[in-house]
Amino acid sequence: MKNLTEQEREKKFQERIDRGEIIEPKDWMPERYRSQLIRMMSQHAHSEIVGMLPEGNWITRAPSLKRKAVLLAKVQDEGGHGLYIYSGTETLNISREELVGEFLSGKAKYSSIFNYPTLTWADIGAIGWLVDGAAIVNQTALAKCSYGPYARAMVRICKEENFHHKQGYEILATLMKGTEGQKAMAQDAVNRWWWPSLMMFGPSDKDSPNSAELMRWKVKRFSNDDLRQRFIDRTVPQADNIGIKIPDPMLKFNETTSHYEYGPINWEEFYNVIKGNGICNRERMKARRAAHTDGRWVREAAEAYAKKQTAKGIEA
Ligand code: BYC
Repeated sequence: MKNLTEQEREKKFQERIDRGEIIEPKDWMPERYRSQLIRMMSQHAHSEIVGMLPEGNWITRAPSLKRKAVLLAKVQDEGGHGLYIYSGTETLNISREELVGEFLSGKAKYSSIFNYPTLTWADIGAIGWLVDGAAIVNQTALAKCSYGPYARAMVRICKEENFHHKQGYEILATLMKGTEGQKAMAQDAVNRWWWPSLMMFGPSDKDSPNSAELMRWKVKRFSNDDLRQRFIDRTVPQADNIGIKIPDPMLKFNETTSHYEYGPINWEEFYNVIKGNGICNRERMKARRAAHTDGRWVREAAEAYAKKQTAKGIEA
């Protein structure tokens, strides 16, 4: 690659992608490929970390010891996913401090979905079933993306997300076998989480500025609309199984295409949320900034300990 022009390198890079080769951190890559991956992977990592907040809200109020233990484990898993993806992003030659700094300053985005409040216990079921369900559809595709560290992180994360998805569905299935009040609570949670879950996949293909480039580089293997459709097709029968109604009067199965047709998504709401004006945006950022400030002593102590260990190693 030494004597090649930038254009020739990019051509060779694209040929590698087209042959289905996996790009590893030390391989040559276009600057734009690197920056697009940093944008997308860091947004993903921040989402996992912010995603701990709405569910964390219910740990002290879970209805039984078993539910509390399961929720605690799930929230801990999300934190682990965040750290795992941050490590993957660091292979692109950016430090953890920079990544977290961009998030806390508001420069980097996180998923729109976590700006909605968790009002009842049923919301924990709806998040597991719908939000983790949507994440699995998106991340199963990312497990086949062209960047090795991201793809490998997704394999492990998807295994855990499958467990999260099942626990959420089981919470709703249990409520749907309960009293009229419990059934109404489950339905209300799904009414509030359904549309924001569809927005997780990003804008429609025609309005997605990053998709064409990311698909050419096989970072994205399917378009936003294709993944959204896949999620709807697999989720509607699950709702039917437990007697939950999907809050979309236009939803209907098309026998010819074998897909569900669905009503219009409120994109105005989506753009409003990603601009920072959702119900919980300010609360979420305030909580993360406070956690960063309050956690300073832990970072400092860990650094001091690491330095001491290194010094000991050198002495020995
Ligand atoms: N929210 O050109 P587009 C989890 C932005 S956490 C906010 O289509 P792209 C879990 C987009 O960034 C899992 N912003 O973008 C955790 C772009 O703006 P910029 C989270 C969004 O990148 C805890 C603009 O809109 N999953 O599962 O081609 C508990 C135009 O969009 C959103 C991931 O992060 C959104 N929903 O595609 C429970 C998956 N959608 O950056 C569960 C990884 C779009 O140009 N990310 N935007 O200013 C992806 O797959 C892709 O980045 C997206 C967007 C499909 C989200």
